[in-house]
Amino acid sequence: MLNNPGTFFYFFITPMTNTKKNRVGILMGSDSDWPKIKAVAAALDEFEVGYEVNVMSAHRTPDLVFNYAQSAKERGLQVLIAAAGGAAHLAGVCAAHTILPVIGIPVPTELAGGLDSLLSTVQMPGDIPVATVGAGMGGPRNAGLLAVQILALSDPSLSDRLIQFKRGLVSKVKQRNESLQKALIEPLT
Ligand code: C2R
Repeated sequence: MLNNPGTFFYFFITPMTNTKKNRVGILMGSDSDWPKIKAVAAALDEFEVGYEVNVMSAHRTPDLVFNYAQSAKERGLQVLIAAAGGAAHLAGVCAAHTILPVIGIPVPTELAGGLDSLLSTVQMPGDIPVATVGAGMGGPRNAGLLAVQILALSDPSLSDRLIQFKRGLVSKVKQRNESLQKALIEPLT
């Protein structure tokens, strides 16, 4: 255990430059994960939700993860999102040290597309929930959207934006369907 966790801890916290209050803490086990999961940040940007992003590892920097997770709530964060690949224990360890909701992103790997990450994130023992999204595909984006939905429970303006977002999906799919119908007909004409 660190003697002065505060100093050590904040030295490593490198909030991304945004002027909004950070409500979501995004963690990843390695900077090598970022290209695979950055859609999580894009989803939060879409809803103008403030967040910070940090690399830390339950395996490589266990004290740092402990300090981050156990102080996250008092620092004003409301949701944690933890991404890790392979033996992905980061989300579970965060969940062990906070009462904030923790969303786990299994990072795709070469082993069956990230089945290792998926199982080690999702298969939590009872009492320590980790809301796990898919490995790859829409997983990282869904993690961001799920965080927005959690925040929207106590934020009417976010809630309104989510309603608009859902409506937007209907017209988006309608447009895609129309384009598909056109493309299907065109080769025949
Ligand atoms: P490197 O690319 O740094 O070797 O990391 C990372 O998330 C990454 O996908 C390889 C992979 O190791 C993962 N990692 C974990 C944890 N820490 C790092 N699964 C953890 O604490 O769970």
